[in-house]
Amino acid sequence: MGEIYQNLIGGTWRKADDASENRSPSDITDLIGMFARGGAKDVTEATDAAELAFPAWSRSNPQVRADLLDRIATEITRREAEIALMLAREEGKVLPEALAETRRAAHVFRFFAGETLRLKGDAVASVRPDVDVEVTREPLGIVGLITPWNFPIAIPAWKIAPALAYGNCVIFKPAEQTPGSAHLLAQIIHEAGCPAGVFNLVMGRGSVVGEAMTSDPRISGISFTGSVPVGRHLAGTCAANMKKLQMEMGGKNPMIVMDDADLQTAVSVCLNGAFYQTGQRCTASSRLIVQSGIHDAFVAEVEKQLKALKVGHALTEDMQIGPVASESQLNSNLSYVALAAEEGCEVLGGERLNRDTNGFFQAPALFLGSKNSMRSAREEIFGPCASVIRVEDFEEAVSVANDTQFGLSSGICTTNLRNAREFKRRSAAGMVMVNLPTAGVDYHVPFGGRKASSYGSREQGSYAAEFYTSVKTAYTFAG
Ligand code: UN1
Repeated sequence: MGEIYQNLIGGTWRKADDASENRSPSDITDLIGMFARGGAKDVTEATDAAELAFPAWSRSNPQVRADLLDRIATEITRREAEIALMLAREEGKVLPEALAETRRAAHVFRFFAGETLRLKGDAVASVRPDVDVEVTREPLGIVGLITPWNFPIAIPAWKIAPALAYGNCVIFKPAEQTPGSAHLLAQIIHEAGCPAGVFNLVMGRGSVVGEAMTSDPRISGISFTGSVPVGRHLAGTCAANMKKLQMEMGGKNPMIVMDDADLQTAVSVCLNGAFYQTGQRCTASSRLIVQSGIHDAFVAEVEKQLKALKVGHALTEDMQIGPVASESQLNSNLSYVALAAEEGCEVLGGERLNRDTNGFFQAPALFLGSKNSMRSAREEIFGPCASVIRVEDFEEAVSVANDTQFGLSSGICTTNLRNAREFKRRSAAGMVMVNLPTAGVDYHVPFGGRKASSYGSREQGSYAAEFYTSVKTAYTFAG
């Protein structure tokens, strides 16, 4: 059975009682490795180690933390080809997408290296004589970070980097489906000289490792990216245990195409937003809301370009769309394709595809003639599927766009400034894009949504300090 990739607890690599297989969704005969599957006792040991490390780390010189994050960024860049290969192999996104994600992770670490020196406080006049008031930010404490399989290195980076930058200790639980990229990142953090116990990797099941994290009173906060049902459960347990919580969950992101849009821009924005990375992004454009004047020309052009997209093994050169990440995700996608047809849509594509290797390949799907009331237009599918909803005018487009339980990202393709300006104001989403895909964001500005998409304060950029620090107000009487 070869080597088992181990957990990192208190600065040493440790065996767990169990292990799980990591196989490529492009080819299930490709066994990437066996990875430790930790239990509640591993979380307890990691938390013991973090507790020991916290006093010194939380008071460390910011230059020490800046240098550490900078070394991590440099090492990610040096090993980017190896990381991207692992990522593409285990998650199934095509190599150029995996490389772009790896580079994003390096940028995130470099950005937060600088943030260690930019954390600010306030000095405020007191209403009492001879009293000074200072407002400062201190590390939150030990944080539990739970990440999904669809961005196996970028999402860990944008949680771990701010956590370490602001002086917290970390227990990191990556998705069980993509432990390989997480393990490489843990090696890099360890070898860059992160003090023992400051960063701990505990791989394993969410229902075991995640659950143990939410119940240990020594863990002050949980940052989670994943599904709405898991998020809802976490919100309950974290509230009961008085933990600070930050969550990013699903989306059913609208992309409006107005009659006045540039057709080629609209088509490429929609193809990218809906189907790249196999549609497995919480920011994917899954509802294309198209005004009637441009509708038929838009659909004809999307259909033509969709058919030309190459779907197959993630490691094949020039491949554009990789496999769906798992068999269960593929089966769920296929059931939504069948549902859309039952609900009365004309379905283009969406079938399972056979390729030379035994993987989970699916043709991108368009659900034409969709209505926003259909389940296929309301529930997040998390695959290469998009509903096309015809609307008559701007007002109808905005009301359909906002009529969803989610509110992560939204977009509009238009050449009319007034439409663009109005939509930016009226969109009930955390992120709004004009003539750009709903997915694919910058790494130095806040990321997050509204309604069922997000909970707690924003991730990324300097806004990340809101979650990873705790505010202290100090009063001094000098009289
Ligand atoms: C992006 O669109 O660039 O899980 C990032 C997700 C999001 C990240 C999307 N949390 O898809």
